[in-house]
Amino acid sequence: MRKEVVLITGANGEIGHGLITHLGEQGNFGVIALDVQPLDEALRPYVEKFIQGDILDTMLLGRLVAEYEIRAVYHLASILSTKAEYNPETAHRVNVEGTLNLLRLSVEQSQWQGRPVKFLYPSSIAAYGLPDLASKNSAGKIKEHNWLEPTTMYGCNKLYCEHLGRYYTRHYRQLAADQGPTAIDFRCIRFPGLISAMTVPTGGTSDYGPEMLHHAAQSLPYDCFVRPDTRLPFMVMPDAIKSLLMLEAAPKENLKQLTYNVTSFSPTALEFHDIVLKAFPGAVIGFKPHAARQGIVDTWPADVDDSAARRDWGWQPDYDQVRSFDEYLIPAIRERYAE
Ligand code: AKB
Repeated sequence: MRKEVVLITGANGEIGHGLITHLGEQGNFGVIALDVQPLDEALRPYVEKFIQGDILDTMLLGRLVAEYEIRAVYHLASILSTKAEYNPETAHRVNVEGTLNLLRLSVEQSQWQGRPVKFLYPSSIAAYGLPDLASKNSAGKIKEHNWLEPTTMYGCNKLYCEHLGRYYTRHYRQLAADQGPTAIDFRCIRFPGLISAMTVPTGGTSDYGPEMLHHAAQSLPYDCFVRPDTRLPFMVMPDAIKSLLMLEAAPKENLKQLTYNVTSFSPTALEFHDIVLKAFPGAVIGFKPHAARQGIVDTWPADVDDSAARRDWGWQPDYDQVRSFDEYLIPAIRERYAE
């Protein structure tokens, strides 16, 4: 008998850390973790097996299919927005072809199991693209189907993979004579900028928020790469993990769409700076906008409408702006760097 497990790609990343710790502590399913980098030692106790490898390695994925009964895939691996602009074709390979490989793996799994495999996919506010600052400032809370003209390779990849998930869930091999039952149960969350007390993101463009905080906590000077008036939606990692688990657990008949916005608070970079400075009064934080990265952030929404997630699966963040900083980020980051 093959063992029933959940597969997490990009295990070593920011969301991977939080998710693996949570699923490992719950202990309901074995966790198979996959990442191109060696797994953080702190995560080892929570995983049944770690495989160091590439989501582009189809032989490796084939071996996984043979060995395990995968009931859900959390496909977290991707190259983020800033890094993707330095090598867009590589980003496309990892973000799109990698996702396609995981979707195919899930189809094969579901055929073995005779039931759909759940496919949890973190998309991003990068899937949106507002044409100019005036539009951004007047758009208000953006709904899932509006302003979908991303300007980054990462945003294009995320939006296209949302479409792939819809295709594999609703239309896969629609002309085949032997169409089986639906193979994949694709569920997608468009995340805002995420902030964790435990890890610092790499390669993103919403990174100025977490970078500011982590630098200040370590008494390192920091130059913020966007203007003080720049506004983006953010959420802390415990809420990101909560939203993924809630969406995974939601009864399928309640889900009226495949892709959902979630968010918590939307500070300007200056408001972020003020909160960080209050917590770490000695911090040296300046503003040195980087024109190209600023340009990317200016196309992302200042706020998103997550009412569909609230309606369909009861989404609500536990941490608003005040709680995020006072009860999670500042105490946990202080403790982390005091060690
Ligand atoms: C990035 O900045 O690329 C990510 C994202 C908003 O998806 N953090």
